[in-house]
Parts: sequence; structure tokens; C-alpha cells
Amino acid sequence: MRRLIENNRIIHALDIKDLDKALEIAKIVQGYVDAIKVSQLFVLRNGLRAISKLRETVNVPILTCFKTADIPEISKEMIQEIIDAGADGVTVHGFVGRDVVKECIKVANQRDAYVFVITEMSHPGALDFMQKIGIKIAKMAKELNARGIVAPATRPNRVGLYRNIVGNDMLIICPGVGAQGGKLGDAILEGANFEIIGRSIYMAEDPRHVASILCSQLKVRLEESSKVAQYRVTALARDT
Ligand code: OMP
Repeated sequence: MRRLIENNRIIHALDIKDLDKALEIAKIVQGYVDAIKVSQLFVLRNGLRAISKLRETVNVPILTCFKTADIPEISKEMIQEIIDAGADGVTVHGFVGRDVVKECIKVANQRDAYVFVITEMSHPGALDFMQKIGIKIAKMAKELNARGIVAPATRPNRVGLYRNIVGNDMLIICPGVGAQGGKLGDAILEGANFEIIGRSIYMAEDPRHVASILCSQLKVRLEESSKVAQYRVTALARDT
């Protein structure tokens, strides 16, 4: 399995219809992103085999977001199929409960793949039900030793709360940057490991150029805030 490495700290969500175009975009942006993520939409349009085609095309990990939410017996088989098709990581909904998440983690661990448990989604409707149980889901994901959680880049303050719950051993990946209104870098500054960006990159006239710009803007933002943090520490030390 390919490992997720914090290099550019961007995951590209490639929800694009045409498979050849998707493969082409994946190839040209891979130097600026740390993983490519595809959803069930990609597989509905192009078939399961498209996951392995994508994996053969790039060198970065392939994450999938099928948001599995069925009974344990079915969920685990779904996860198995997706990983066996070439995915390095999968997502599972947390609201379906401990038995489902536990089975999915077990199957993924046997194949050395990542499971990300979805806490609270990034769209406005997540406030109706999901947000109320998101913290409980994050606690469960930690207890079950999941590799990571999904949290909303559209609500960076929530990302900070989730980081406090899961500690530093788990990964947090955050969708919602760009098209959904999340600001580049906000989620990472609140404790996320990676930000997920889809349309802002693949719908651009020149996806490679946009990916490279986002990548350098993020680096500058993170460097500047670490300088501010260092300055604060120095200033505090001077005060004491
Ligand atoms: P853009 O909105 O185009 O940047 O894409 C976001 C991607 O993240 C899409 O593939 C969504 O399916 C996915 N996503 C969310 O937008 N919000 C969530 O809460 C969870 C996901 C996901 O699990 O991938």
C-alpha cells in the first residue's frame, strides 16, 4: 500500500466524468498533491477497474470516498472490493455505529489500507443532524483505532475540536476548500493533516497551473503562521 506523506498537504478530489481526462489530470497534478481521491460517482461512471487504472497512472496514494453506510457484513465486503480494486484508503460513515466501523477497520487493517471515519460533512445540511453526533463519532473512531477521520474544512473551528478529541496519532482530512467556500490553509492551521480540493483544480482551464499555485500559496500561508507562532513564543519568553 502507498503511504500518505505530508508534502504538499493537498488531496485532489477527481470527480470528473471522462476517464481519459481524469487520468490526464491526475498525471499532471500529481507533483502538487499528496493523494488523488475518487468517489462512487467515478466508479459508477467508469467501473471499478478505473481505480486500478488510476493507480497505474500516478505514484501517489489513491483514496476512495464511497462513504460506506450499510450493515457490518455488507460494509466490510464493500470495503474489501474497493481495496482489492486498488484503493489505498476508504471512508466509512460513523453514524452507522461501532459494529460497522469496527468491521471496516478490521478488513482494511488486514490489507494495510487507511480507513477514514466521517464525523461531520462539509455541506450546510450536515448541521441538521451530523454535527450533533460528530464528536461522539470522533471518540469512537479513536477508540477503534481508525487511521483517520474526515472533518469539514468549511468549519475550521470544528476541525480544531476534532483534533483535540483524536490526538496526534490520527490523520484528519478535510474537504470543502475552494468551491464549497473553505479557505485554503484554515483547516490545516486548526490541526488537519490534509485539505481536499476538487472542482477548483479539475474545473480550471489549466489544472496543473492552479494546483501549483494552490500548493505554493498553502506553503507560504503555513510558513507565515509558523513564523507568527514562533514570534509569539519568543515574545512570551521575553515577558517571563
Ligand atoms: P470540491 O467541493 O469540488 O472541492 O470536492 C469535494 C470532494 O470531497 C467531493 O469529492 C466530495 O464528495 C468530498 N466530500 C465533501 O465534499 N464533503 C464531505 O463532508 C466529505 C467528502 C468526502 O468524504 O470525500
